Amino acid sequence: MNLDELQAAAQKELSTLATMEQLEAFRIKYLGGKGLLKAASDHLKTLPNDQKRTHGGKLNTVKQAIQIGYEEAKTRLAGNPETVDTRVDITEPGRMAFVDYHSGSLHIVHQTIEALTDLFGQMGFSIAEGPEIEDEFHNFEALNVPPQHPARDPLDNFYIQRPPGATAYMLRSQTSSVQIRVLEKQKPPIRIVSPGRVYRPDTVDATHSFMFHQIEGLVVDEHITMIDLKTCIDQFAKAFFGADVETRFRPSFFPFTEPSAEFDVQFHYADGESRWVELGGCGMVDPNVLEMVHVDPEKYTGFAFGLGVERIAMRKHGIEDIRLLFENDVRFLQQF
Ligand code: FA5
Repeated sequence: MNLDELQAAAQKELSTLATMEQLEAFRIKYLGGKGLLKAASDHLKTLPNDQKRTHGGKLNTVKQAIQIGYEEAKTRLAGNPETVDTRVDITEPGRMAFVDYHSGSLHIVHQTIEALTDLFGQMGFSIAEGPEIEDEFHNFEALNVPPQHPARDPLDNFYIQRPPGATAYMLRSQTSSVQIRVLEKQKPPIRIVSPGRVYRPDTVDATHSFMFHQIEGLVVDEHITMIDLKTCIDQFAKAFFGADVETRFRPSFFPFTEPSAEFDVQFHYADGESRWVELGGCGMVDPNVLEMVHVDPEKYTGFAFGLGVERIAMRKHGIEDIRLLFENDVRFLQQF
């Protein structure tokens, strides 16, 4: 078959194609790897050089015409509902195109903060915020920690380098600084919680990090007593960890509360064991602190507490090492 005959035969067949199967048969016959155009092209290679050029040009034109005719027929048949199988195979597995996209979620520490602030919200607390870069007045002085107090040792705090004589700034070592910021702005009654990061140059181990999160609580009003504090901590622990946990106070010392306590929660484990775990510090707001912010300690009393968020998240989810929370290994994080 010469090239003109080939083109004419193809054109004729194209005009009669009525189904996708016929179109595919046409493609294989003319355009396929063992098709007629391939045979024509093989034949071309056998021709003497002077004929190659003229036949080559002609072959290209025919090839293009058949290719275009094929594409047109394909478009025509694809648009015709009778030629396309429109039935849906409901047993076919879903497309996996999105398999590499993982939806993100909040970090476990932030989930814990949200759960805790939600809970305290239900108990009538609102949320207050304070700066992470804090001055010594709010982090120490107003909290009854005078200049020579050992807690202010530069080895135990992250101070920010400043010119001599300039106000000293530091990365806050406790969210208790927010107690002062709130009392400066707001008159009692006060009932706030304040979550946020704190920084201490502690040696890192399974339960210590140099950056961690605390939630501070502060209640100041008339007639607030230690019973309110104890009830608040106990209700929080039972609501967060389960009705069967017990709480206890141990005498402790903080310069800004008097009396002060550390509070523990007793967890009951599946193997029958129970253990007391320290969750934070608390106490009755020291009258000196109230005076410092011009709140009358004869009229108002208050309580405060500070919780370690990482320790709470670890307890809640059975995480043994605080470092896992900061290594950002997705295999660990995606479990929560
Ligand atoms: C305080 O920081 C007091 N401001 C708490 C307070 C507030 C007392 C209000 C009274 C009234 P303490 O240093 O114990 O206290 O820290 C509180 C909690 O933070 C600890 O119980 C612990 O859960 C957590 N914590 C302390 N140091 C670290 C650390 N390096 N890494 C992780 N968590 C820590």
